Amino acid sequence: MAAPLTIALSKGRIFQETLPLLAAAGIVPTDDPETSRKLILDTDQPDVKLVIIRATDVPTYVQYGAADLGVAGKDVLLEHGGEGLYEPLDLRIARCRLMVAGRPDQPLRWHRPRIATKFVNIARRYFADQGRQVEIIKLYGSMELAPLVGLADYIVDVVDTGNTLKANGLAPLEHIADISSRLIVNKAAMKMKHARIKAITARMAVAVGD
Ligand code: PRT
Ligand code: MG
Repeated sequence: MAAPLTIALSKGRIFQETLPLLAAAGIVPTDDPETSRKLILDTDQPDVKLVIIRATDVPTYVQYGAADLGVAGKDVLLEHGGEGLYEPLDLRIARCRLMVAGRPDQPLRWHRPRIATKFVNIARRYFADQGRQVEIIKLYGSMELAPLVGLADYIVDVVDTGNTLKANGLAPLEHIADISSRLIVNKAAMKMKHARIKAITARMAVAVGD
């Protein structure tokens, strides 16, 4: 039997959009993470398992080899830093933009404006590269609330349609990066299970039109 292979995925949009790509690589889960409480899902291949974890934990599992492969948003990868990982394929799914957002009527130049975000490393680097002094406030969710209650002047968050910003009286102000999800691979696994991982990557690449 081939060496077992573990693939880390988050529930929701990434799982849904990765399913057809996994299928193209001949991997079909036999449990549904939206209804099952299992954190390790079986597939139609006895030696391939899926681990279902929080999106921000996917690079960590792959970095330490707890999973051989994973799918993670480029936002999450930029924030993580990418140590211990290869990023061989842009899957072109779960696309969005990383933006600075705030109230459109806000006076533009503040002294050391406060930035609320879960992407503290990305935000710190973005403003430092521009020589702008900011104070960063770490949040774990609902960033859009921060400017409404005076916690922060701006937020750094991912935006898709922009409807969430708009519904909260906010507007996208500055574009930081275009985001899509990437296939990531543990560096040691890439050596030890090379043929297997290469075959999966190649079949997924065809499915995404690479
Ligand atoms: O939800 P949870 O806290 O568990 O974790 P998560 O938000 O990191 O995971 P998930 O599954 O929501 O997102 C996984 C990945 O999808 C992210 O890391 C991004 O790379 C990507 N992605 C694509 C998005 C969006 N589009 C997106 N719209 N992630 C989040 N959003 C949020 C957005 O911030 C806003 O709050 O969805 C909301 C709706 O967006 P609008 O602009 O369409 O209104
Ligand atoms: Mg979410």
